[in-house]
Amino acid sequence: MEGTEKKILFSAVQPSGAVTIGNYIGAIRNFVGLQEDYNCFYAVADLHAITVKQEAAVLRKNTLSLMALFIACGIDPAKSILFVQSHVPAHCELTWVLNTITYPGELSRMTQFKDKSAKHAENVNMGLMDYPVLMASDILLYQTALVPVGADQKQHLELSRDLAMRFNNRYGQTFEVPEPYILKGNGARIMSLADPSRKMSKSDENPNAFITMTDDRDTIIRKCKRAVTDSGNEVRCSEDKPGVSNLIAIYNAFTGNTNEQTEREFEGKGYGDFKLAVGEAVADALAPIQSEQARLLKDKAYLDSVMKEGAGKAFRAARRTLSKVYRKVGFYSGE
Ligand code: AQP
Repeated sequence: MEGTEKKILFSAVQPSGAVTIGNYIGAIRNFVGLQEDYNCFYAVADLHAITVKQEAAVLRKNTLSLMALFIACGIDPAKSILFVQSHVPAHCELTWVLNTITYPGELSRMTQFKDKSAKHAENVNMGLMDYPVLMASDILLYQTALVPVGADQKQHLELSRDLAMRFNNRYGQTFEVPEPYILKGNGARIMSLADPSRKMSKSDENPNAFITMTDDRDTIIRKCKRAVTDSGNEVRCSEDKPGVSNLIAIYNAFTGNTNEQTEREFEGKGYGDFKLAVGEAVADALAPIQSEQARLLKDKAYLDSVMKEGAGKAFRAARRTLSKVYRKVGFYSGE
């Protein structure tokens, strides 16, 4: 892969819970196609995950499951660099340097910080506030040109761009300034099944608010049937029908339909039929991924080897940027 002209692309997912179909639709599923056209770095962002309380054993399990899920979804370790964030210390090292050019006001203004501080009022820590600087480090370390993220991460990516430009202005050209790669259409932001005004999140304390990638068929169908819908019974995508519109977005993501095709398919049918069809479409699409993930999880030696190889490659790429940064800021490295 090295030495080619392909642009570099970075993205990561936190092992902060069981991965949801929101993470899949907004992020992971797009990673697969991108690996043909870009040099991709995909990380399991465990350093980010501990900004909210995690149980050690669960975090370890989620890390392994997410690595297996990446591969089960079609990310090929021979084409992309797959690694665990904490295995590459340069992420923390660059964060320290970038912290020195970041203003507290920029971080306290971030929507995610405000949301998560409200949600985890008992644990508002510096890591939660510094999350976007760690994310900037993830991205800038690899001279990333493109970052495929859900629309919710756009604000953080803006900060990564600002920090890259700020550092380049102060110390001379060092970082590529990354661009977002945001999925067009309504698939970019999947909303909670319990409250369609909020995004679907894996750390939601209501398990009926999300569908995980490992939920079984019956659970998926039950969650779809219980999903909050709107008054009326017409399957139509519109702003005054956020619950139904969200289910249409999910249905389309797994069937390849357009809004019009789905509306036509369910013309004259009620919400009951529609919700069942959504549940079945999701369950059908997840079944092969789930069996492949389960198979991979039985082969820990293979998963460990993928992580080790990925971390080695990421380490070398990150080190090149970090050495440059250390030189620019004036760290003495010996003769
Ligand atoms: N609901 C969503 N719809 C579309 N895309 C989404 N993403 C997250 N939720 C949705 C995208 O998934 C990628 C990985 O996200 P993450 O795990 O790094 O963090 P997150 O955005 O904070 O995801 P969650 O599920 O909401 O996690 P918690 O609950 O731990 O905060 C990102 O590209 C994100 O845009």
